[in-house]
Amino acid sequence: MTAPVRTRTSADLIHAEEPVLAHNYHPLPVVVARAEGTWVEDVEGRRYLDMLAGYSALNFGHRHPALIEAAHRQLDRLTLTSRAFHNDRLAEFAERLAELTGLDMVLPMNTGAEAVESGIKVARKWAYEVKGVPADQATIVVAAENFHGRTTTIVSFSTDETARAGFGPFTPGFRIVPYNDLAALEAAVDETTAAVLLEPIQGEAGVVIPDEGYLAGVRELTRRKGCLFIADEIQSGLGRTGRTLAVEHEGVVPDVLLLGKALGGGIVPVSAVVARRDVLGVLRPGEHGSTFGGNPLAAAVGTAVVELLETGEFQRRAAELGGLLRDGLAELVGKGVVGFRSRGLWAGVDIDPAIGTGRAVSGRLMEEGVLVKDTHGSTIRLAPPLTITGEELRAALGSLEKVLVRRV
Ligand code: IF1
Repeated sequence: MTAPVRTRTSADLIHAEEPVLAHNYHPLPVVVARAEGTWVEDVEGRRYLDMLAGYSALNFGHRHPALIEAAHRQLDRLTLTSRAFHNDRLAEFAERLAELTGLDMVLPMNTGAEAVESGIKVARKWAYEVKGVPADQATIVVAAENFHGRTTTIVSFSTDETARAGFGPFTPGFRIVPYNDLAALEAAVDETTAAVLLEPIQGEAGVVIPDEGYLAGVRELTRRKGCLFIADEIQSGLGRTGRTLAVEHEGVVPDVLLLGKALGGGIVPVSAVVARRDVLGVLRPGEHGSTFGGNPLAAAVGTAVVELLETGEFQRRAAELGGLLRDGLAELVGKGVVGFRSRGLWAGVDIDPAIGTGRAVSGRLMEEGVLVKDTHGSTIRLAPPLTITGEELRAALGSLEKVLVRRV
């Protein structure tokens, strides 16, 4: 890849952002200019292994040829109609996505948070119209340490003070129980409960994997108590854990599935609520929507993403290389890693705080040519594109070992 001719250096661009860009992030000091596959390149032409992949929005790598081709083809035909009219791409996207997930209907949206918000609205409406919960009394049970996005309603049920402080007043109707605790869930679900909303694996919490049987227990409990099981697979889904959906590891089919991130192939924002007919069937014209939801460009890219997943190739790669990742991390326990959790090509790695914070380790890894992101404290997450090769993965693990041994 040839570095583009630019007048401003990385340092210039970082400096230029300061007075004009809201400070809602604290990015690592790297300015990405180009990318392909598992690799990104900064303004000066330095290359880095991308071990974050847009927090699982780049499962198919940067600019996957089949996805870029689908986008280019659609860009030359039609990009947006609004849903005031039909477009010739949406039916196939909805059909293929419903078939891939084993559910009946699709509500196309754009960002993950929109899919979560839409899932909440639909679950509440289902509670009133199908379950018979009295008006405005519906409750939704969520897990502590959840991350479902950053809208006002979503942070209303967050347990992360940083996400909540200064943004009240908050939306009522949510109950919070400890994750991975079926007894607590049993006690919280009652006749007002519309749904239980959970991440099958908690991403932002540090890739927290529940005990075997937890998801099956949630499925049994919600079915027995007559409420919906909403699985937020916006980060865990679409091949990341070695299966199309993380819930498949326990053979669970939720009532409502929330998808996003990689559904847009790392090109356009594409999210969706996929659910049983009796759930999404509660929506009638004019009751919910979005200007860009289901637009032809998003649908064309989304269909190309589903086609990639239908091959099973990416799920297989995540499962196989997940073993290499797990074994490589196990080698580092006691050598700066105090613990880790991994499933497929997704890991939360707890670094010995004596070596440094997750942010400090991320900075040292960046200097070694590897990009990761810390979550909380001294935990870093690893979520490379599912296109990563064994050689690239071993190189990334080697860089981590080097950083830990040399201490930051
Ligand atoms: C950022 C975190 C990860 C998600 C789940 C819904 C959403 C997300 C399970 C909302 C989004 C993103 C947001 C992004 C960083 C990233 C993230 F650090 F914020 F928490 F992955 F862990 N459900 N997660 O993980 O989707 O509206 O963002 O499209 O910088 O805020 P979105």
